[in-house]
Amino acid sequence: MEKFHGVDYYGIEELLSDEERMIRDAVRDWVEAEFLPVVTEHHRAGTFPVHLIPKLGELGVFGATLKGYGCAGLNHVAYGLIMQELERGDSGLRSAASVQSGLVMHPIHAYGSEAQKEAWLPLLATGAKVGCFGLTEPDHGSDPGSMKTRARRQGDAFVLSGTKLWITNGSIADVAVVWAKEDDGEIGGFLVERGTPGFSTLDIHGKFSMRASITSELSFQDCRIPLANKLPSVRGLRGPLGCLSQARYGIAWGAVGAAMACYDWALQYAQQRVQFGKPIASFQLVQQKLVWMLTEITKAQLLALQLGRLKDQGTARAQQISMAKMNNVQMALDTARMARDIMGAAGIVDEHPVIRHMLNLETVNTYEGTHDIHTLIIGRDITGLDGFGL
Ligand code: TGC
Ligand code: FAD
Repeated sequence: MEKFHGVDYYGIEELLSDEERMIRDAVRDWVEAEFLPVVTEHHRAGTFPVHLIPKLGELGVFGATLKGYGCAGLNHVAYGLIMQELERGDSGLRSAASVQSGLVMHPIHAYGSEAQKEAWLPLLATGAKVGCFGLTEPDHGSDPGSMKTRARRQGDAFVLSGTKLWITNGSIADVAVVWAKEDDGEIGGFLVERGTPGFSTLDIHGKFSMRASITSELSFQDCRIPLANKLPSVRGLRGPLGCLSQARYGIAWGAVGAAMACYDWALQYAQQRVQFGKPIASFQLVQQKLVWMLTEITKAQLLALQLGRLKDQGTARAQQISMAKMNNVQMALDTARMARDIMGAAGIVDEHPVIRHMLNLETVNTYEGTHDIHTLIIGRDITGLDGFGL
């Protein structure tokens, strides 16, 4: 009987086009050659390899589904495969690409003026400029609609005041997409450029998760934003939530990549590690764990792929994206914990990537809507009843 190798148990490879496979392989090769050799030192230091940002731009990962403005115009499945391969490296690497693409370039492309698009999109696509997305506040995470940040109209400017917390790439961003309530209480989006008087950032230290990623606080103290920096084509919570749909979609694929890395590693380890005179992979309980991981990864791959095809048809619903984000991240976290367990003591050191993925996935479970918030989004969809306690 032919032995199975790899993490494609159902021949999903055959469901991809040549172009999709080629893009995936190019990103996979790049991550292996350029990112994996440096990730451990960055994880230890709590830094992000910023020198790789322009290289990600050269690879075409930023805003990859957007058309025009120097963007690649790929389909959503190809974009998902890119996210899978980046997160196979590290969730922080995928985060950098998710934020730049889904949370910064998408809102500028979808809600921005022509001048804003021309000014920012080509530079963000190459990685010459970096963006961040400010929605969460110290007192408002799962419930962003209650945000306190205000944008008051004063003459030829908006005056921004408030604080955003837990912002990926906040301190290295050239532009922040910031969501704030205007005078009438409606939410608007604003492009805040680095160096604007009254705008400052502070990095968050002491993280045990997403160490190879920058997470910051953004502070706005009577910060004057020109009228031309307001995103003109959206108002209300659906503005930021529309961006989250893009990023959550990428996470659904990215989580599969992290799980594949953990499964791969644990399988090889179990085949080599000998206890009681036999490879631990020969023990039924270890096999049960490996089989569970591969089965769940396979289901998650199919969920992500079909969601991608729905997105490419233009029929994917936000609630379907919630299901894939919720399921695939939980699956990846469980897989990482199981892989760590299979590796015994060796599983806790960063010589192996498993503990890094496991710790990162605690964040991925929380950001872009916690697992429970997505459960409630789907619960509301299928029952018509609001479980948020509103
Ligand atoms: P609700 O009544 O549900 O919605 C308000 C309006 O928004 C529309 N909408 C959406 N539009 C597009 N995409 C979506 N996913 C949408 N979800 C809702 C909705 O139709 C409505 O539109 P309209 O025109 O009728 O007004 O609002 P709610 O207040 O009841 O519900 C909110 C809830 C809990 C679902 C939502 O606030 C939520 O998703 N909370 C979680 C917050 C969150 O995910 N934060 C993420 C912050 S960014 C981040 O984590 C980046 S991590 C970056 C990295 O990768 O490093
Ligand atoms: P809370 O909302 O306080 O939730 C705490 C707990 O209560 C959770 O378990 C939650 O599920 C539960 N809960 C809340 N409400 C309910 C309810 N109605 N019913 C049942 N349970 C409920 N945000 C940005 O805007 N931009 C970024 O770039 C960004 N990057 C991030 C990077 C990192 C490393 C991290 C950790 C976070 C990032 N975030 C970012 C913030 C992230 O989106 C929030 O942490 C997340 O939305 C949850 O908010 P919270 O942490 O305030 O938790």
